[in-house]
Amino acid sequence: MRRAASVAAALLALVVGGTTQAAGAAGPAASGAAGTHTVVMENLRFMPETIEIRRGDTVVWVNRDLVPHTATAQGRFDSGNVAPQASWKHVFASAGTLPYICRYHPTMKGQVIVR
Ligand SMILES: [Cu+2]
Repeated sequence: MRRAASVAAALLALVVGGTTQAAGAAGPAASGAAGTHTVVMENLRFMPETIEIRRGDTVVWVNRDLVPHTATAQGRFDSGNVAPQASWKHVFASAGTLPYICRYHPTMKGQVIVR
């Protein structure tokens, strides 16, 4: 009897834990959870060139070209070398407009607008 009670308690804990987790997953989404955005490096361009995100969001740069690129905003963020087929991600903690370039191809320009 005592054992059955503790098994029941454990099951209840699992159910409660699961419910809490589900609510936790849905909650932030409803209130604007941090998101992830992708910028593709392709044909010597950033696509999209301008990306608007929210504080706490992540941007992932994915290189689909056959040459390396960088995403470089002097003093703010710098991917360093992103090899072909590789990617790099950065979390933007503070608001601002951040223009950036590729160090290897200065005509490659983009900007991240963090709200
Ligand atoms: Cu480049």
